[in-house]
Amino acid sequence: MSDRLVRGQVVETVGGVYRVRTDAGTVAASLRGRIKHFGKRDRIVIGDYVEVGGASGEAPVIEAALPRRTRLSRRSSTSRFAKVLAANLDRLLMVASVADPPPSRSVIDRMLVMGEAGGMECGIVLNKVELPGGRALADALGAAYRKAGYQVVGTSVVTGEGIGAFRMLIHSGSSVLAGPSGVGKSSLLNAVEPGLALRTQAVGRRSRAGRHTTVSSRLITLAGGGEVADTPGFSDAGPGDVSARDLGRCFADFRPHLGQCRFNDCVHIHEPGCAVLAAVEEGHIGHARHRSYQTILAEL
Ligand SMILES: Nc1nc2c(ncn2[C@@H]2O[C@H](COP(=O)(O)OP(=O)(O)O)[C@@H](O)[C@H]2O)c(=O)[nH]1
Ligand SMILES: [Mg+2]
Ligand SMILES: [Zn+2]
Repeated sequence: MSDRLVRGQVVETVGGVYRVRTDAGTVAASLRGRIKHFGKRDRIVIGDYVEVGGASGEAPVIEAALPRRTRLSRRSSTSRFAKVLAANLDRLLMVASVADPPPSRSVIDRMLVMGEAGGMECGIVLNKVELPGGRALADALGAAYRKAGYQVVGTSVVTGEGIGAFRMLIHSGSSVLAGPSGVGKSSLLNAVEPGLALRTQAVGRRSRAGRHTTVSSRLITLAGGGEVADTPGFSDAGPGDVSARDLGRCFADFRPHLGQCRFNDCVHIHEPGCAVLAAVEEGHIGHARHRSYQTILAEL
């Protein structure tokens, strides 16, 4: 490697090693100390565009990180601060199952906020539609979320229904699958690309020797095109990195009504002249969506 800086994208992080994909191939780089201290809360993550240098003969070093277009961050219930997990992903697909486990609207809404707050396009995958009553539930939920402005795909890994539509989504741009454990995220990816070895949900598992095994994050290139982020840490997902002020903007169905409330600092809970509340009353915004908004707002 020459003294010149080479631009690339981080495709894997494990311990202090960053695999960076450049035009000249993928290199394993470390971080300059001062970038390392760039902040605990703002590390370099998969999807980040970076500049890699290193005098000839020396190991590649990440010298700089470029601004992010989108970010996937989570805020755990135990920390005040959001932690960035991945950068520059195009889309967040919220995966829920119609049964086993049953869908939770508040969990779906929370994940959508996470995607919206990070600037990603959001979609919803309702899996296991072949289960008894599944189709009707998927239709009802699908209608509610399509009305809210989100793309919804009903799928079954068992019958293959909707897998073509899911494939189209996942093969374009970069995605992350969010959603509770057991809804079928791994199964869906395996239906699209058999043998894809995604890491399990477990974070900080201990090896037999009793030490923490190193947890990696990867941006996986799919054989059929597109990329999918494989990153641990959704289990205690909070609403991501969003302020109370910005929360309304993270609800696609609120957006057309924002800026029309009587008070500039309206938080859309019980203020007179609130355009969002009026839209709920008139049926343009679902009551369940507004309840989720209130719940998340109370947590912020
Ligand atoms: N009935 C049914 N079961 C499914 C479907 N997709 C996945 N499963 C099952 O749901 C369970 C959890 O799937 P998994 O892919 O591990 O979920 P993940 O935790 O979200 O990655 C497994 O037993 C799968 O076989 C589906 O479309 N229909
Ligand atoms: Mg899984
Ligand atoms: Zn309002």
